[in-house]
Amino acid sequence: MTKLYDFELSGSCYKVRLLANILGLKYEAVPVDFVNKEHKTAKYTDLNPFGEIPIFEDGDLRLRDAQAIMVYIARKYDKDNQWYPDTPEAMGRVNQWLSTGGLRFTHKYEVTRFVGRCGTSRCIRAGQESRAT
Ligand SMILES: N[C@@H](CCC(=O)N[C@@H](CS)C(=O)NCC(=O)O)C(=O)O
Repeated sequence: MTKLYDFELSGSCYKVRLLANILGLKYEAVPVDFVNKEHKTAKYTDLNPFGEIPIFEDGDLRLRDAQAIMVYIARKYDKDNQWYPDTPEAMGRVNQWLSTGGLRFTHKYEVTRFVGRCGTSRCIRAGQESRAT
């Protein structure tokens, strides 16, 4: 069984969904009630001690980082090996953008998505709640 523990407005979950969908990977999306901090409950910290999503399961494998999940999906499910080619040069270039996306952009895009999809006050409330933990 392939599962993605997912929150629609999460940029980290979005990029995993995007690659999975491009590659035609079928998975069960498990919605996480992020706004009410379901990802901080024992059910989820047992799956990811960092209390973050996305979490991805494929059979016995569990991964808890969007970049790692995308590398895995690309290597396992991209039959043409276009998304994570195995030359040193390509791997270096892909990894630098995975790191850039993971470290620099994720949270800024998340705020933009929250504001656009939920409105400013809900975005600010969610931000304040996440800082309070
Ligand atoms: N290193 C992780 C970070 C993922 C991450 O920051 N996820 C956010 C949602 S987009 C989260 O779960 N944050 C926990 C929180 O704010 O309580 C990754 O890239 O997958």
